[in-house]
Amino acid sequence: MERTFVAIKPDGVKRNLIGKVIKKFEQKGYKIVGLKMMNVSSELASKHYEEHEGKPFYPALINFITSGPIVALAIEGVNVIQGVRHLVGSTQGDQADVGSIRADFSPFSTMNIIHASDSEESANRELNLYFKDEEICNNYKTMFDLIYEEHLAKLAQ
Ligand code: FUP
Repeated sequence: MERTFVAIKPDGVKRNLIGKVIKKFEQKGYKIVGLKMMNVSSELASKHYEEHEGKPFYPALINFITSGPIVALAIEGVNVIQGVRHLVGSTQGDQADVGSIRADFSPFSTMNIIHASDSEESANRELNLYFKDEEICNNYKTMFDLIYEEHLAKLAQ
């Protein structure tokens, strides 16, 4: 099953939005297989955002992501990478689709509540940066798994 990496950024944590954000993923039917609150070191931040090094917003981005705790999530599901990006909305909160997390909660681009991997390659890279193998718990079934068992088995063929 596909997996993606999500981070609720320091603005989301400080605005008490952790529960609201996680609820969106749970109610969609995705499975939370990793979850932890943590501080992001400058070293981790620069690895995470290495593709943006040198861009005008880079220093503000690194300052922001290291300014308070984040909640790191590993999420599993059918086409979860694309599906989560859709729920998250586009980078600029003021242009994100109505109903998306960024549209609902942020008018900004740097302080935009949440990060989600944009491809399979980024998802693998970011999951490895933030989670150790033993921190991933997928040895349980959600109600979604049980209800859609047959359908999910067909999708996996
Ligand atoms: P996204 O994949 O939507 O998180 O966006 P990007 O990977 O393009 O950018 C990563 C982060 O850099 C964004 F979440 C916020 C920040 N950023 C800005 O602050 N200004 C910009 O113009 C673009 C990105």
